[in-house]
Parts: sequence; C-alpha cells; structure tokens
Amino acid sequence: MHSLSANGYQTDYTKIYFDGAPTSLNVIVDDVTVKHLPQQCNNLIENPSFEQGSAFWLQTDENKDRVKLSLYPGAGGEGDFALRAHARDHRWRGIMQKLDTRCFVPGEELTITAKFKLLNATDGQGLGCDVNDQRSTDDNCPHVMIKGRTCSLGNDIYWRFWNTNSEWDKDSFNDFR
Ligand SMILES: [Ca+2]
Repeated sequence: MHSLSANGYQTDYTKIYFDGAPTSLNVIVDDVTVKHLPQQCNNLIENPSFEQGSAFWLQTDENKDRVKLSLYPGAGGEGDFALRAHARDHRWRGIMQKLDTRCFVPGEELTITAKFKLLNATDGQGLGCDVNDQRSTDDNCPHVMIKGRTCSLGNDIYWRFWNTNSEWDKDSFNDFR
C-alpha cells in the first residue's frame, strides 16, 4: 500500500516501473493491476480477520528469513483464519500492517482490539504467559506497538501497549485489552 504525498498528485505525469533484476535475466511481466484503495477511516486495518489470506500484512522485518507468516485456524472456528508468526529469530519479530495516515486526526482517540494465541514454537502446544509482566522477559504476554516514522515534529514515535488481561487461557484466543 502506498499513499501519495502532498506533492505526489500534482505531477505532470507519473510512470510505473518494473525493474531491478540483474542483466543476466530477462524479465516477463503479465496481468498488472494498480488498485485504488479508498480511505477506510472507520476501520483502519485492512483484511482484519484474514478472509483475504495474508493480504495487506507484512513481517516486522524486511528480511523474510527472520520471521515467517502463515495462515492458522482462526478464533471464529470452521472456515475462519488467523495469521501465525513463526520461525522468529528475535522477540521483536511479528506481524504488522501499514496504517492509512490520511485517517489520522489530531486529538482523536483510537481503540485497538485483537485476539492472541501463543504456541510452543517446537511442539505447537498452547502456552500461557504472565499477565502481570509488563517488561520484556521470557514470560511476558504479546503486546501491540504503534510506530510512526518522520512525524511532523521530526521525531519517530514508538508506543508500546502492554496487554492488561487479568488471565491468559493457553488453549484459546485471548483478547488484547
Ligand atoms: Ca479470522
């Protein structure tokens, strides 16, 4: 997903390129589409329940060897899907989506909801976490991060929201709250 900046839509013309491969290769391109995504400010997240597979979702690291994503049975039961982050080489590796910054209004509040489940990376069994631990340890529950690059005041922001669940069911999805 790409959003035009203020000077991006007042150009004389615009091109799209398909390049970048080494000269030892021929490049064949077919079935190109460019979709216009309308602003969806009632629901900032696209494909929130993974009906479209992993569309719009990315690894939190550009190196795809550091975390892999795959579909997993979802919280809604039969036919529903969730997204699993696995083969993670660091605790920060996870799942992310770029938000449509055209929807941000100064002073407005956002409510973040999500459901989490933890699995042992080795045997796939459900695992719990310490709901009272709001530091990065071997026991903390998963949390949510908002990251803003080159904000108007010049600084990047990193806001970490810890889960304040009062208990964690290791065999179910748990609401982020
Ligand atoms: Ca789902």
